[in-house]
Amino acid sequence: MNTKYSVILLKLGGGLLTDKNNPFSIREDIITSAVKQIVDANEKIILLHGGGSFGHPLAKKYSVSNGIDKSIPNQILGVAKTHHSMIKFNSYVIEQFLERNYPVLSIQTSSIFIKKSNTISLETLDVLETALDLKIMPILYGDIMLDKSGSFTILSGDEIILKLCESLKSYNISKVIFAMESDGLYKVDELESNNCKFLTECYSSELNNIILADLGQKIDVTGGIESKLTQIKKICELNIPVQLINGLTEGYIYKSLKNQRFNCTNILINE
Ligand code: IP8
Repeated sequence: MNTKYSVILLKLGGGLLTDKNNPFSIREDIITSAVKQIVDANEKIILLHGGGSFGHPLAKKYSVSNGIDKSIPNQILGVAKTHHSMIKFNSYVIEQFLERNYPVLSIQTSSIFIKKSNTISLETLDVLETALDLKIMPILYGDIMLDKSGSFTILSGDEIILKLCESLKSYNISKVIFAMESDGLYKVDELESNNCKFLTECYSSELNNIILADLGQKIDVTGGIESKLTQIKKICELNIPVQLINGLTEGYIYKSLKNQRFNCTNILINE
């Protein structure tokens, strides 16, 4: 019998790794710490990162997520620039791993995903699964995605995760981790209330009914926390647990990868 290996999907939020208020600015200390924790944990992982200040400002300037619009000057060039900016950011991340002699492979999101008839199509998993077989950690990132109908959009890291959860064949996904800039989810009793309560656990079915505290949002063309929750609910429907963790707190990424206890939000699967 062919036993499947387990893999963890870890997304490092773009807002965590960059300063979203300053275009093209990397938070070097945060990236250094995250990379060290991942290397130390040495687990089988598919790593993803968001766009942060490399992706979102350019995507917004050229309205990439809304598709082709001839009234926007140089929009096609803007799509190319958005992609190239993500390549530069991704190269930085890749270099951090290679400097620590940790084998990683950048997988260009826009070369394996395409939009067809309004759905996201993942054209091949071979590269990714073969990299995992070879003990190379694949790294993907939020990127532009071309649309066969003659347009384009943005594919967020969260959407990539869901698609991988639906599609991966040779590997079991043991959990999905979102490293963000807060400890997880906070709920309030009623809208506009200042009384927030931290959620250490929450069933995915409850996500529809709780009012989440608005902890302030930076520019995000792919929808911020609401869109993340939509993806999380779908991931849980596939029986994959999700953990929301604070990537700013030293050691939390390592603890999460090693299944140790710490303060975070666990999204549990309904029986
Ligand atoms: O930060 C968006 O990815 P996300 C990528 O995961 C771009 O939503 C290019 C804006």
